[in-house]
Amino acid sequence: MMPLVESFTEETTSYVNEGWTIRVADELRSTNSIAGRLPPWTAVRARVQTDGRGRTGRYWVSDEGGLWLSAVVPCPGERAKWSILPLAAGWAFITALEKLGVKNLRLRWPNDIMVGRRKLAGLLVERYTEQTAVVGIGVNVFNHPERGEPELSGATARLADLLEGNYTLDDITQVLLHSLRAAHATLLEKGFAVIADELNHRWGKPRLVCVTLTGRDETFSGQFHGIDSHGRLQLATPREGFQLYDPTQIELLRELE
Ligand code: BT5
Repeated sequence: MMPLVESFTEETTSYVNEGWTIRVADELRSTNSIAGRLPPWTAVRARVQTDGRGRTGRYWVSDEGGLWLSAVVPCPGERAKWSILPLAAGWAFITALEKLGVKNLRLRWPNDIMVGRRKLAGLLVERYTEQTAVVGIGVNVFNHPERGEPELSGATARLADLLEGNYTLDDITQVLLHSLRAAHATLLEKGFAVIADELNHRWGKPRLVCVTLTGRDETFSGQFHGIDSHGRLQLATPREGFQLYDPTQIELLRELE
């Protein structure tokens, strides 16, 4: 379980929409850390994050103009059942952006939202309590992440360059939260297999990838073939043939082509 590390130190504005209570702060270290304390169907958004986090300790540039959002969802029942939530959340958010009219999006396993080789959005799903999960998403919208981090130059995409129409961060928040709630209902009512099917249409062509297994130093490469109906990654290597990996077994996957 993640430690609880942050609480609101300033007034936030708060509003209710489609069953979500949305709290908007000016500046937070990380919206995920603060959302960990909050009840299900609460979401936290910040104008900027001073310590935005990626997965396994990586950084996330969270400058003004981007959408930095964390949503708390209920996770009833066995903990293991929810290991597919990061995949389901990726599906929820990519379909939401497609509905806004963004074209040529694809997912990079497990849930990076990409335009070609450029990263538009990243997700960080964390469990702070037994009964809830925090689904964090960072989307570049009007911001310029490469200004704060030159190594991101040429590696990011922004919604402002992809969307027609005048959408505000509030509008995009609502569309994303609506879709996350719908995906959560699909998971409970129909199970993950339906979502897995949808996801397998969104990885793009089979790609050569380089994988680091959790807790191991070594990396190896193989051909990525999407996921199975339980959310396990399907990888083909010359030595081992076709293998299935639970999402928790993989620390990092890089695309080689
Ligand atoms: C992610 O990690 O992609 C998860 C990012 C989640 C961010 C949200 S914002 C709201 C919530 N609060 C948080 O503190 N986090 C969540 P990962 O797959 O590990 O990717 C991290 C890598 O993405 C970094 O090492 C950089 O290479 C790259 N990166 C960092 N900032 C970026 C940005 N703004 N746009 C595109 N790429 C970025």
